[in-house]
Amino acid sequence: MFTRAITRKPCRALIDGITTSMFGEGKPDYDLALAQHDKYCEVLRSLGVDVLELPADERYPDSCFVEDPAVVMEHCAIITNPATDSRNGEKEEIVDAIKKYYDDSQIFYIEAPGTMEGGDIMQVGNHFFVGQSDRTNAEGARQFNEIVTKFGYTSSTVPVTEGLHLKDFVIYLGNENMLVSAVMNEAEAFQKYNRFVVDADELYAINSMNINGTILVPKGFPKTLKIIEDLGYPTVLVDTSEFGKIDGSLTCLSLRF
Ligand code: CIR
Repeated sequence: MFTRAITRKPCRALIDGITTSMFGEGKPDYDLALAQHDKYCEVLRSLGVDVLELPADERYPDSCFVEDPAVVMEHCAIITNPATDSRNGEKEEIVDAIKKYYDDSQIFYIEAPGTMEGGDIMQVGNHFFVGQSDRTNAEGARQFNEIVTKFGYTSSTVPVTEGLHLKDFVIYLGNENMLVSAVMNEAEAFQKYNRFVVDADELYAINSMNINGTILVPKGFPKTLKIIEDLGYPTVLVDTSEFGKIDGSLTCLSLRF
C-alpha cells in the first residue's frame, strides 16, 4: 500500500524540458499541463494517498518529474545523481522533502562518477531492476546495489536500449504481471513473469501505474487499456498528453511510498 506521495508543480519553464519527442511532438501547453497535474494529484488522493505537493521550481524545466532525483522504499531513500546538466541540481531540491519522512540514517546518495535517475528503477517485491541507460550508469547501479543490500533488498541490472528510462519499456503491474515492449519481452530478467506485450504504437502506455490495486493508465491507448482491464484490474484514465511531449509519463510525476 502507498500512503504517501511527493509531487512538484510544473514550472513555466516546463515548455523547455528535455525531449527526444519519442512520445509526442511540440511544446507542452503550460496551463493544460497544470490542469493535468492537478488531476493526477487528485487521482492519487482518491486512492488513499496523502500527497505532498512541492512548489514549482523555475530553475529546472523538468523538475515536476520528481521520480528521477530520488528513489524511495520502505526502509531507506536514495538521492540520485541525474545525468544531464539541466537536471542535476534537482537532487539538492528534493532532499528536504525526503527528510520529512526519513531519518538521516536512512538517506543515501549516489555519488559521481555514478549517475542514476529513478525512472530506471523498478521495484518488484524486495528486488530492484536497475536499467542501465544513458541516464543510469554501471557505477550508479553498483552504488545502488551496495546501499539496498544493507536493508535486505536485492538488485540486478537490465540494459535499456530503446530510449530514455527502464520504466518506459517495462512496468510491473503486480500479481507477477508486467507490461513490456517487444524488446523487453525477450529480456532474460523478465522471463519468469507473465508478460503482456504492448504494441509499438502504444508504447507510451507501458508506463501505467498501480496505486493500491487500481491501475492508472494514460488516456488514449485503448489496446493497452483492454489488456489491463482483461487482467481484472480496476483502472483510471489519466491524461498526461502535455508531459508526453517532453518524454514524461505517469510514474515520473511522483515518488510513492
Ligand atoms: C527528461 O528527459 O529527463 C524529462 N524530459 C523526462 C523525464 C521522465 N522521467 C521519467 O520517466 N522517470
